[in-house]
Amino acid sequence: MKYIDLRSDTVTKPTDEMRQAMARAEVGDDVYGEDPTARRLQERAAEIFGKDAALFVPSGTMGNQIAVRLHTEPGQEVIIEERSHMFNMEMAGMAVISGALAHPIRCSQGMMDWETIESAIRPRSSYFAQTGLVAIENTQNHAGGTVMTFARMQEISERSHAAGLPVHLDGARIFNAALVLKRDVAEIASLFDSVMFCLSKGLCAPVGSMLVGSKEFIERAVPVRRMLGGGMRQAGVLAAAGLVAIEKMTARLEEDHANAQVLARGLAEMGGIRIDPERVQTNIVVFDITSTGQTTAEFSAKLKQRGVLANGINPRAMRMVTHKDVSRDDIETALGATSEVLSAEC
Ligand code: TLP
Repeated sequence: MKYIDLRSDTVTKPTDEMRQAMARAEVGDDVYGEDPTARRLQERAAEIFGKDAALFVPSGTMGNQIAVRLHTEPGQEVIIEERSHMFNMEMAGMAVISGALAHPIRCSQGMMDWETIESAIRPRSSYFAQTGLVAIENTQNHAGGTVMTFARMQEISERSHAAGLPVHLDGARIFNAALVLKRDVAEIASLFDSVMFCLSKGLCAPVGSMLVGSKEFIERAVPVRRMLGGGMRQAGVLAAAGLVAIEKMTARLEEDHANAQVLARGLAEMGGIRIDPERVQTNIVVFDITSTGQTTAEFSAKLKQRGVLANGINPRAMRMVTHKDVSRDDIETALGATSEVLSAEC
């Protein structure tokens, strides 16, 4: 059975152009800094993001965790939104790798705001763990792919810096945010001390993420990547796909946003589903199924029987993610399947 896979944009397959670029890639040993394709990807990423330097890492998780390690001292706190990926889905990496304590805050729609951040900053004292870092996520995955405005990012950045705190951006889907904000990613990156973004989500590369920052920051990031097991050898085979991702694949994200709108509007018309399509800004659609009386595990299983893959983010909320490998027709089919699940007896 061929499934319509809405579990994530991480399921996207590399394009033919990527596979050809991978086959032809010029390579060397990147632990020696000798892989020309990995170097080109890093240079291009730094250029596009308007930063001094960039580092190719195997995953977004590793990029985020390297940033925490470099920005904090053991025993410090990281102020972070309660629904963020770095807090929930990175295996407590900041505690294990950096000895850092997450200080989660709950903000409306997952969108951090200065007032709530400020109240979480620890006063100087020999009782409290001291605040070491503020970490933002944009787009905010589990809040439904929501986009933080440029003004809000700017305020958080300026005020955090004034308080002596560095700010990291988990920009796994930064190009989706940039599209909605009608801003260049370099303008967004200029607000942050470090940015992680993913090549392997909507941009369809098979593997990899980038960490961008100052020259000094990236020089310090290289040995931490190595420590975490992320020093890669002929990395150019993967970097070649990453280059196609940043040069060619950002232009089509609009299509994913349009498909997410069709999906959200269709779902909003179905009894038992709670979603406000106005709040769906990018390619992630999160909807509540509490009043169906079903758990998300049951809902997912029934969708799967009808050829649609989608997961819950908790027992009450489902997530569907649009991407290159789902067409408008697939969205219509997925809506039909969802409607069937809602009306089915079992
Ligand atoms: N997100 C994945 C899962 O891990 C949930 C997904 O399917 O959305 N930051 C954000 C905001 C992310 O959404 C993800 C991945 C990461 C970091 C980590 O990236 P990887 O999976 O490359 O380690």
